[in-house]
Formats: sequence, C-alpha cells, structure tokens
Amino acid sequence: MAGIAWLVPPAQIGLTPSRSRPTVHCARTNSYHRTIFISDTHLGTRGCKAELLADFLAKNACQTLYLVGDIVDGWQLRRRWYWNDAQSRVVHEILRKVDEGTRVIFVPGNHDEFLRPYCGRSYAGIEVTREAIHETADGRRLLVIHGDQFDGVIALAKWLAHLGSWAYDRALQLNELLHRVRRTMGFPYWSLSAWLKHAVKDAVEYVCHFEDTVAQAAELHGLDGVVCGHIHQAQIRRIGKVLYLNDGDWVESCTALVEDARGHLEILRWATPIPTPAYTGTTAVRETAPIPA
Ligand SMILES: [Mn+2]
Repeated sequence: MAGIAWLVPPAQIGLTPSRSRPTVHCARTNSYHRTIFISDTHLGTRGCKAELLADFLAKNACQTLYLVGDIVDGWQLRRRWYWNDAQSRVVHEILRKVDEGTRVIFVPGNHDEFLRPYCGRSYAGIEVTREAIHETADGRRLLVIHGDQFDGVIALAKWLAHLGSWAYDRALQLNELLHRVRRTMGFPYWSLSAWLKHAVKDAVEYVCHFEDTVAQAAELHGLDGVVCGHIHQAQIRRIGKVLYLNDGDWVESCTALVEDARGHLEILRWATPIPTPAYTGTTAVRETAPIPA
C-alpha cells in the first residue's frame, strides 16, 4: 500500500538548529536513516496497522533498527490469535533488513515478555536484549527500554494515592503517639503526617508522569536521554537534563523515531493516503478497540 509520510517538526528541545527540511514528502521515495526505532506494533492483533508498517519498512532503510517492545502480542496469543498476509510481510521486511546488513535489536515489552528469558541471544540475526544503550551520531547516549518496567512503581503510587485520605487520618493519630514516645526518649519533633502527606502528593504526581519517571531513570544512569514506547504516544521533549523520546505505536498513530547521519532525531508519521473517489466504494472497517499499553 502506498503511503504518505510527513515529518512532525521536533519540539523546541534545543537540538541541532533546524535545517530547511521538507515538511511533507512522498513515501515512494526511499529514505535512508542512521537509526529507526519502532515499537508497539502488536502483531497478532487486528489492531496492528501491518499494511502501513510493511510499507514503511520497505521504504525506509537504516543501519540499525530497534524494535522497542510489544512487537508481537503474546497476550493475544492466549485469547484469539489474528494473523494476515500484511503481518507476514512485516516479518519478511524485518528479516530482509537483516539480510541487507541492518543490525536489528529487539527489546521485548510486556506484551512480548515471553521473549525476555531469551535476552542475550540472537535469533535469525535479531539480537534480543532487555535494554540497550544507543549512541547517536553526535555522541549522545540513549537508554532504549520498552517502559513497562515502571508500571510497578506507578501502580504502587496509585495504591498509595487511594490509601491517601484514610492513611492520613490514621497518621495524624499515630503522629501524636510517635511524638510523645520520641519526646520521652529525648528525640526532636518529627512529623510523620507531614512526611506522609508529602509522599502521597508525590505519588499522585508520579501516576500522571510516566514520561518524567522514564526520563529520571535515564538521568540516574547518567545518560543523555531515553527511547521508549509502551504508552502509544510519540514524543520528543526535554525533561530536566535528559531527552525523552517515545516512538509511538502502529495501532493508531503509525509513528517511528528516526535518526539521521548527523544524530538529528525526529518522529516520522506514516499515514494512509487520502482515498480518491475510486476507492470510496469499498467500506473499510476501522479498528477502534484500543490495545492496552
Ligand atoms: Mn507495552
């Protein structure tokens, strides 16, 4: 299927100064990138935009291709597996890249966690790894992870937030008791309730900030940025000292993150061409059921 790609202008992130780039270009022109990052393709589900993805892979070559998780939907396998020719073409295009010398690195996500025990091995020339460090052409080091690693932390924070008001009332009572005990032992005043209130407030903010959490992880590792997927929202923005990059998904947005020879990073959106009247006779069934991140 033919597609039209347009470049989403990078956010104001203080990267290399913008060059005179076309904002719209035809997908029929083959493009070469230093690196391509894609994730959340959810092969094995009806939601996967496999035709567009196969088209994108066929027309975009690269030195390194990162598959940033949720590529194959193993959760769907347990329920009802869906496969079609377009999905086979996606696999074929990935293997063709391997044959052509592209380094393909697969970082499994939560939907393809069944592959995680095989991290450190290679299959059909595809390296499977729990996480990777990508070095851009201009020397920046980016952590490459799917992002579900933080679900536990965020889920715990959500639980803490729900516990919030009840716990705070109990904490006020406990605080008074604690204060009395500490005073008899000669310790200075320390407010448990104030600490708890602060912790719960932090927890609520944590839930809302997957992006911040992932970025913080990269910063803690002393890296320049992080590339992830998982939440199906393509994004390039600076968070604190690091660059947060999310390559989006191939269920709804059909986006990839690409790096050029100079280390410039941007989001590429691969979209369905506007149907001409000749095609309107065919009724397309649109897949609207959201895939869980
Ligand atoms: Mn995921």
